Amino acid sequence: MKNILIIGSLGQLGSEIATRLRQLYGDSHVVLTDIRNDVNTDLIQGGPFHVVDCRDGERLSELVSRYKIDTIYHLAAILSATAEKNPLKAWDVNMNGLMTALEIAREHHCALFTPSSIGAFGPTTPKKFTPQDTVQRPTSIYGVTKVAGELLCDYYHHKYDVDTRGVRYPGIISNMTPPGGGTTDYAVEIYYAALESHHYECFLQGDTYLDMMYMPDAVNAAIQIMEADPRMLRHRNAFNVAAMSFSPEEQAAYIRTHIPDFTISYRIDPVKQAIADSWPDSLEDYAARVEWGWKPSYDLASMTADMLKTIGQRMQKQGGTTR
Ligand code: NAD
Ligand code: AKB
Repeated sequence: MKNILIIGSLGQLGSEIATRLRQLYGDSHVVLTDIRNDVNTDLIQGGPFHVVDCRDGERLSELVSRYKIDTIYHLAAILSATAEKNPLKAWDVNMNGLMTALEIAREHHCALFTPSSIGAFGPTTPKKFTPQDTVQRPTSIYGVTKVAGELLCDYYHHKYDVDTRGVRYPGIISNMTPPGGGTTDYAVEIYYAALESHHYECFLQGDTYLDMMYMPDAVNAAIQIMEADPRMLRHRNAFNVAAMSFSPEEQAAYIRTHIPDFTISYRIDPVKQAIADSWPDSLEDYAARVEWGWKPSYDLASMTADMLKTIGQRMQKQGGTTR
């Protein structure tokens, strides 16, 4: 049985990866940490939980020894839009947090999962069907930390034989925990607004294409790559994983098949638009499919149906509010 530590466990991805890992391995085998403890009470009370800053190597190392941890999911980070407001903090949390996790993985012989992002690409990257191995010159500080993180994880594998693995996630869409300050957050907000007011004011232009993925597929990717046969992994870190690519206009059209009077308008946020314009329209994910069997289950139609159904049911239970 694995003993797993999750760093940054209460965020959009962490809360759902933690829930699935606890179902798979048992509550007491999945130790959660985050810098906050004011959300997701069920997770905090459902098994071991500790408030720890991801840069605090001493505390994390002590937890790894105490719980005999063999696998770490490092998910603490500052996302793209928030990072642009405070680049120094983003560098500090994203890079020193990752370096701390890598050093602990090296010292304690743990496997380490860390996600990169479509943010690791930039304006000179091929925009359509972006290849696995290609130009990476991002223009956001978030992207700079993601490329550096990919390289660091490869370095720790080559130099110290640390079992580092990771994927480049697209924008993740989910309904358990709100997204944490990214450029792709609009694609989640739109479903809540559609149910609450039948209208959404979008901060990106209607024709901006970005890669997206529904949370169940994102959770599967994280767990599947950590279970993969290491002999099959040629890339190890930062596998492109794709599921769907769409624009706000197209997403609105799919929502209209469920809520016919839904409307969308646009008030562009120039910082987020510039970030989105620098990212690919769609990724090619052949390496992940061949090396560890990646295959998504959801497309825009099935995700939209599930998001509206799940949030709608919650809204009915809560007497008209969705959150
Ligand atoms: P999030 O912002 O929702 O969650 C991050 C968590 O980290 C939060 O619970 C936060 O409290 C915690 N955290 C922040 N600073 C910390 C610190 N100093 N110490 C400890 N914990 C701290 O982010 P997420 O969407 O869950 O992203 C998880 C990872 O996946 C990140 O590396 C992110 O870059 C990557 N990713 C996310 C997406 C997406 O669309 N959500 C897409 C691509 C990549
Ligand atoms: C963000 O928009 O910052 C994230 C991501 C794609 O990395 N959702």
